[in-house]
Amino acid sequence: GKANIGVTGLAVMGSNIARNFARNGFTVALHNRSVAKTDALLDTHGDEGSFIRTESIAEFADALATPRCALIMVQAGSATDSVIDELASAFDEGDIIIDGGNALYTDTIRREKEMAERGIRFIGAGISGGEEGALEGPSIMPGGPASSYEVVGPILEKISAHVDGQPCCTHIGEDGSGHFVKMVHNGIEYSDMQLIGEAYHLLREVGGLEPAALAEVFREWNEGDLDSYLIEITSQVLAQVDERTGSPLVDVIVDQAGQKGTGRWTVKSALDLGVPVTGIAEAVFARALSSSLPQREAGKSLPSGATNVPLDTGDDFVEDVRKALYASKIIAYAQGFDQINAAKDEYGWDIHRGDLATIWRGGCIIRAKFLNRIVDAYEENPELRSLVEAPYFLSALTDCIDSWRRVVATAVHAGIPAPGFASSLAYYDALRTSRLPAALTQGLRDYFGAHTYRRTDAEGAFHTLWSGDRSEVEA
Ligand code: NBP
Repeated sequence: GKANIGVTGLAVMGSNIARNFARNGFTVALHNRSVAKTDALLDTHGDEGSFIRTESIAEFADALATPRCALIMVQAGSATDSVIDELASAFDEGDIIIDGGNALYTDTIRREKEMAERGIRFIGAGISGGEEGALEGPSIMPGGPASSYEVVGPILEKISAHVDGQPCCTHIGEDGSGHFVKMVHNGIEYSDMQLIGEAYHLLREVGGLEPAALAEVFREWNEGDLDSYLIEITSQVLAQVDERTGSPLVDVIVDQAGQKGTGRWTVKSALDLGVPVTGIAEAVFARALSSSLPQREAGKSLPSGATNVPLDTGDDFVEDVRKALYASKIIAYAQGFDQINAAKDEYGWDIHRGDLATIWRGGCIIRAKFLNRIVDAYEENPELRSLVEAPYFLSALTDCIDSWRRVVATAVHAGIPAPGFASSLAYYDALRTSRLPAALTQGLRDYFGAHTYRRTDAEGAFHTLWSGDRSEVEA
């Protein structure tokens, strides 16, 4: 028989997804640029289900039942373009190509258009969950025409993670929307990790807790509101003892964070859309700062300065930090969902924010109990202006605010950088503030550039004749 689905690109992700399809009863056609990877997969896992080995794209196309349906799992960028082109040449009208790589959403918009012109149905699917998710059930965010989703949706839903019986896969919207929300998912992941890092840093440096004790703190946190994959693995990483030195592993790892680009893409897009995603931006910059070696070297002898303010390091400090982390996390998600909403308007995507929270509950890196709260919030009010106005989040922020302020103040007084905690608190305070200094900014812009301003008490645009008699004219 022919294959239900094909996978081309059999590195870590592609192999595991191919096995996932096979374990779920689908016949899977396998292809990789170099045949060695295909054979390695068949050697080690060929008995897990029904696979068809192919060596060329022509053989691959021939092995697939029609309409053909192939998932590409190769390096994002030009490699993906060349594989798409090869597949499209071997495929017929109505066949479906799914790009499961980490494509930039603007590339996906372009590719979907190009493929539509050639009669090929193209789906850009964000896939999260790393290696393990790919095998056991990832979170899948497919974008493209709804009619194409009808064909492949059931297959993708079957191999995705499930939470409370619901698949962590749903049609996101048109063309690049799937890769867009995957990008923001990754941005949120950056922010989650930064906040966890700040909590760790404060509890260690100010709270005096050692990694083993901190592992226990995070393990306990994982039983409450913060229950999530990242908190769980934080506990495990902190508990890990280095084999060579006997020190905590975290103490022998070089403190320079890497990045592959999706966090940066999220911030670039947010800048273009004019959406303040300060939580994600601080996280991206914090990684960049950690790797800014000449500057760190140059700054080593900067004085910390002294304050006479007593530090908040009492028994309640751990709980204060937990609340600061939770509140900052709420802000980061509120900002990320705002960005998705802005993109929905900009690109005309029919995205339902509640659906995203639903499919991020399992399979992916940011999976968390917390996402159920977001699902509830959008279920109650799909048109929320910000997550912070949903009753649950409003009450959570109310509960956290005092601790949050104490922790940020403590960080400042102790000289511990906590840009995630501090910037999300600044965002929170900006939202609360009835009169922002943006009024002065507008005055300055009008002074040097005649950019005009609006008045609080009249319609229209106004300009003050700054270099004349300083009277006001209507612009
Ligand atoms: P890689 O991103 O490392 O890509 C390796 C695969 O790309 C190999 O199969 C390789 O074939 C193939 N390839 C390359 Br490189 N250039 C090619 C070309 N010009 N033509 C055909 N094939 C080409 O693999 P990965 O880590 O499994 O990730 C696959 C995709 O999934 C990426 O887009 C990645 O960003 C995304 N993703 C990864 C993760 C993760 O946790 N790693 C999570 C979510 C998404 P070869 O064997 O012949 O060299």
